[in-house]
Order: sequence, then structure tokens, then C-alpha cells
Amino acid sequence: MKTVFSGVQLSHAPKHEISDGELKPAVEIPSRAEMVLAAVKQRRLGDIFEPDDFGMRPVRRVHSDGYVDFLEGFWEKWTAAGRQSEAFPFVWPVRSLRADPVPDHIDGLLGRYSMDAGTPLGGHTFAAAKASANTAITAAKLVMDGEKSAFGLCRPPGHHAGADFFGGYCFFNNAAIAAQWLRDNGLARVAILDVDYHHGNGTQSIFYGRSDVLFLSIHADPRQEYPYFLGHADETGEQAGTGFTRNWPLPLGTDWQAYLPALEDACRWLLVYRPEVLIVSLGLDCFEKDPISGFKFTSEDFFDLGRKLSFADIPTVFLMEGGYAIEALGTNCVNVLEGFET
Ligand code: Q9C
Ligand code: ZN
Repeated sequence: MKTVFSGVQLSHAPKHEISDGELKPAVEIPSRAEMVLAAVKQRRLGDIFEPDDFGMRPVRRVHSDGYVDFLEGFWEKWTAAGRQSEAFPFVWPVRSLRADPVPDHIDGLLGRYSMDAGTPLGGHTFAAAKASANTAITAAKLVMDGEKSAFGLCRPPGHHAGADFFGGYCFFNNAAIAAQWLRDNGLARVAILDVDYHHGNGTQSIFYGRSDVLFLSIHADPRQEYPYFLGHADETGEQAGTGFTRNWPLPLGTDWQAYLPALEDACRWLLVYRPEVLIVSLGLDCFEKDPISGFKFTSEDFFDLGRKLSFADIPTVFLMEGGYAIEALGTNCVNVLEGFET
């Protein structure tokens, strides 16, 4: 399987995150990608390619102009306001407050275009997020051009980012951008299967009213786990998208055996929908030793996950999402990809 990755993706290097009432060392760090890249090389998964530059147009097909402009101009505004360290939002236009007019002040903009305070923005975040999106599109293009599968080593991840907000370590929604790019390049039906431990709230919200991109997500129950405010089983789409979103919230402590029925259910929906391309939002944070997660996958189980995903012979684009057990991340990721190929 071919891998796509750009070193520019490493330039987003957050120092801290706000978590448990403290400023803690960030977990979504460059070494995550380096570990996966090392495992891809060491286990000879296949050749590694730099992404093509698709420009900002495919990104703007998914994200609002206001949001993209905000991210692009953020660091200049932030430093012009006299700040030098990485930024965190702290005020949001929730419920009865107004999201519009969009504020001028950088602190207002940060809140207007975010969903949490756990996602630091730095001077290289925009460039890295853009490179990550290009990696996703390039992997999608490989599959559209005839590869059976491809791996986009995306980082920063994407599935918590919505049309006009960042959060959950995500800035541009790589899976959504790749899916939309495939639609814009002639495919009629694309499916996204999100196996990250956390619900893909950004991806779901982007496609919630649409039938041309099926969204399936298996994740920790949002009653117990981040992102808390989306991912319940009764969310199945709206209007033209009714029935084209499916969620499998699972309890904390779920192991591979308990996960499997949900995965098999999701696979049945894929067989019914018959997507021309499947995009897997590949989080590796279901791992038992993940520092911020509560599922119980072993490294071996990730082989089985990959094997299961090859069940219907659908051309498949793997895009990396979360996973924070740095030491095992490369092993677990390549286990999925090798499992798919066997
Ligand atoms: N105390 C992804 O996996 N908050 N994002 C964790 C822990 C955010 C995860 C707080 C988790 C976001 C792509
Ligand atoms: Zn996650």
C-alpha cells in the first residue's frame, strides 16, 4: 500500500493543552507521525510519496470562507495583538448568544471558530493543516486512479473539525475534504467509516443533510466521553441525508469482542450503500494503553480490524486521525494496513 506524507505536517508542534484543569503537555505531537512513518518504512508497507498541492479550493468546498480566512490570517493577528505563545479560545457563542456578526477581536474570532479549549493554535498550524489536507486528497487520488487502497498519514487529524470550527486537535477535516474531492471528480457515492475512539462530530455535521456521503461512526458513548455533544445512536441524518448517518456509541471498557458486532453492523450498511470509495477515518486510540481513551484493543486486534475492513473489496483510503500511545502507534497503524492487505 502506498503512503502519502509531507514533512510540513510536523511543523504544527503544540507544547501544551488544557486538560483536567491544568496546562498539560500536548499529546497530539509531531512524533506521532514520525512513529507511524518509521513503522511504514521498517515493515516495508510500500512506497512513500509527497502530497500534490491542490491549493485551497478543495478545502473551501468543505470549510466556510470565514473559517479558512481566520486560520490563514490567525498568527499575524495574534502576534500583532502582542501575543507570542500558542493560543487557546476561552469564550464561545453558545445557544442564546450570537455567532454573527463575527467579532473583529482575535479572542472573539478564536471562540467563534472553535468548539473547545483543548486545541492549541500556533504559528505553523495553518501550513501543517493545509499539508495534511493535501495528503488526504493525494491518497484519495491514488485510489481514484486505480490503487486498491492508499494510506494518507494525516496529521494534524481532522474528524472533529466542522465547516466553521476547529477542536479536538483538528483544523481541516481531511476525510471530509477527500470525500468532497472525490464527489467533485466524478464519484457518485462515497462512504466514511470512522473508527477513531472519539465520535467524528465534525465529519457528521458536514454531511448530515446529504445522501451522497454516507457517514458511519463507532466510538465511545458521548454521555461518557469527548466530544460529549454529538454521536448518539438516534442521530441518523436529516432531510435528504435521512438514514445516511449511523452511530454506534459503545461503553467505556469496550474490547475487540464487544466492538465486533458494531463493526459488522457498519459493514452491512456499506454493502447496502455500495460506495465507489470507502474512506476510513483511522484513529488508533481504541488501544488499551492509549493515555486519553477507554477502550481495550490489543495491538493484535488492529490486524483483525484491517482484515474486517477488506470484506467487501471496496477501494479504500485510510486517513490517520487520533491515537496517542506514541510507542505503539506505528505498530498499531501498520497492523491495520497490513491486515487489510492480507
Ligand atoms: N483529558 C482525536 O482523537 N480532549 N481527538 C481530551 C483529555 C480531546 C481527540 C481531554 C480529545 C480529542 C482526533
Ligand atoms: Zn480520537
